[in-house]
Amino acid sequence: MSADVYPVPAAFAASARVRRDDYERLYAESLRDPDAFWSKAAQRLDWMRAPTQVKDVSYALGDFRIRWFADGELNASVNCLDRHLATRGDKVALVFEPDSPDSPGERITYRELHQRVCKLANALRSLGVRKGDRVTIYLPMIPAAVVAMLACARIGAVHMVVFGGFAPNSIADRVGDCGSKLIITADEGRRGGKAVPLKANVDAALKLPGTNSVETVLVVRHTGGAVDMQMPRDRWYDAVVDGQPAQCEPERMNAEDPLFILYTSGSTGKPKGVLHTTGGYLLWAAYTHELVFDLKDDDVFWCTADVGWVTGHSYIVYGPLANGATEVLFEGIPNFPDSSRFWQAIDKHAVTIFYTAPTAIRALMREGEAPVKKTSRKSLRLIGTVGEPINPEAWRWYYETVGDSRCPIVDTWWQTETGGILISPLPGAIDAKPGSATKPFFGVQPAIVDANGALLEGATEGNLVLLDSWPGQMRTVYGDHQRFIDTYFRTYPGMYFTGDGCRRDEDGYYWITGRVDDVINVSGHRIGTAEVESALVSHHDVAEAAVVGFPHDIKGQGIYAYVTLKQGIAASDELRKALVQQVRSEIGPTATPDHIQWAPGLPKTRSGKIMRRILRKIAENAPDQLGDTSTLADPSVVQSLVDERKDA
Ligand code: 6R9
Repeated sequence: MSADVYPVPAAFAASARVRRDDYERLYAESLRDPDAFWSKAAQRLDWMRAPTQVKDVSYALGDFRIRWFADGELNASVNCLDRHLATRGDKVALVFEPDSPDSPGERITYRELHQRVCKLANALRSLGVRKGDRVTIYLPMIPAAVVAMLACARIGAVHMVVFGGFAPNSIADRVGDCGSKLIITADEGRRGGKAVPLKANVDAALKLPGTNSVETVLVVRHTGGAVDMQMPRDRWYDAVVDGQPAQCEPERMNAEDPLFILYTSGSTGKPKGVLHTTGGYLLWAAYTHELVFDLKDDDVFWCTADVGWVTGHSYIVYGPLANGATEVLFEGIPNFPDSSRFWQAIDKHAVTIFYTAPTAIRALMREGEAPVKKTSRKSLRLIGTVGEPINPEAWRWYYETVGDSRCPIVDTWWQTETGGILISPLPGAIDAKPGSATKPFFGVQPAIVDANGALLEGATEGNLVLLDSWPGQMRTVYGDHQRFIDTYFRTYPGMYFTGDGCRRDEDGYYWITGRVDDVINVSGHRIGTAEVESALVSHHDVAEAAVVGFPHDIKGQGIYAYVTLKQGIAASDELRKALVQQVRSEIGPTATPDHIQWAPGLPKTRSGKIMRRILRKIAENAPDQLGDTSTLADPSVVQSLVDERKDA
């Protein structure tokens, strides 16, 4: 073994749900007989009709299908709420921690959450929402967001959550693509003391073409800020929900009926509507949540993600609630009112399991130890990360300074497409190595292939693929099944291609090295280079744009844009600002370019393809590593870009 190994702490291992020997045995069982393994695991859910079929999968292009538990019936909201009422009705489900630590929070029991969900579900039905209809949710991180998702699940409506940081254009694209009938939003959000104009963004989105499907906008009164209510389209949430009965008959859903759509960026074109179904997804979220986080009944779990991302879906809503856990729901940001906020909230709510992103850890690390050390954090027993590779330095700081060298770290690798965690330590069973997501979860078969798809053995590096299905796998790209197959199953026939590069060491540990496609991972958020380029080119002064990622100390990757202006347009700082604003208003603040470099020309092959490899090296400020430029149509372009970069 390499030297840098952090063994499972003995005290942790002693009471862990999965111990060292169990892992090897269960993993082997899960591959040997998937039907037996998963039919047993599926018993953790409450089925209205227990499945007799388990795995039904073929990745063969001519005979493609992914189905799990195909004759089972269940309802996700019943699994997250009703079945806990007899045993845990008075247990706190959600501990709401508002943006300002001085605002009153909330502690919502399973019984109370059940009532809120039923009332909204009834209200949605009264507004004509039926099984299979799409409902857009554009809300801050407040209890209503969780209630809205579960209310959709209860009546079989397919929720599509849009992250509150997205701009009107992004809302409109998504609403239009999935044909939402109804939108649930709030007057405003609040983040770091600032108001976010959610309702105004929805109004602007609904003025854009392609959004005619929307009949109703439900508005939660959250900050009390002024909004423009457009009758009869817009309805106050309270007004339609208040008189509703607190019981609501749940829809019987087939295991393969859609539960939600969530858009995510790919390497080409518009974001894809990743579709997850009910049975396999819910099982995956719940099972991985319990085992990866070693969940016990008295834990207080806190995942700091936003429900607008898949991490919020699986590890704020479906996993923890299906497991009957108590969890924190946080509206704010890590550095408001100051950079001790996470650690203070951990003490305030006696959080035992904490799950956050490497970018947050790096930003807080920069503030030094003091904001951490003035808190106790003695309740913590396990900490985790997700969203991007964590550099060993940040890992060690998290382990030593936040976890007091006492709490195991779970570095969890997964994707919107995978529904839940696929590669991660099980904290009582697998020794950690800083920067490695370690080993596959049960049923998961990672492999590494070269560019031609040949499987590489032993310690090696290449592209990460998955050889077989797992219950939580996405089932389709909404409205474009062919795109689903082409994106994930055509590059390496017979395998699911993750889009990530990966190394495997001599101990069989996996080390994700980052995206190998044209996706940039900014603070754990996926941004397609094509989307940023099209936002830039939509400005009337821009002729052409090429966008690449570059290493960024806090964000992991930053966005670097090369922009060619139209003939006769002069470069200026003002124009640079206008272009940044253009991207922010077309996509949202997460896609803000860090650098815009004026490019008289872009390096292209003779067939006109932009050579991003070269642009990446220039952005990294590594002009000595440009590699072969002989295939360029005009190699002199490169030198001028390199010279400009030096001046920037
Ligand atoms: C859950 C989530 C997925 C992409 C994925 C990879 C990167 C996520 C990671 C990680 C290294 C980890 N990623 N977790 N890279 N180590 N522990 O983040 O989903 O937003 O779809 O992003 O994020 O590149 O392919 P999503």
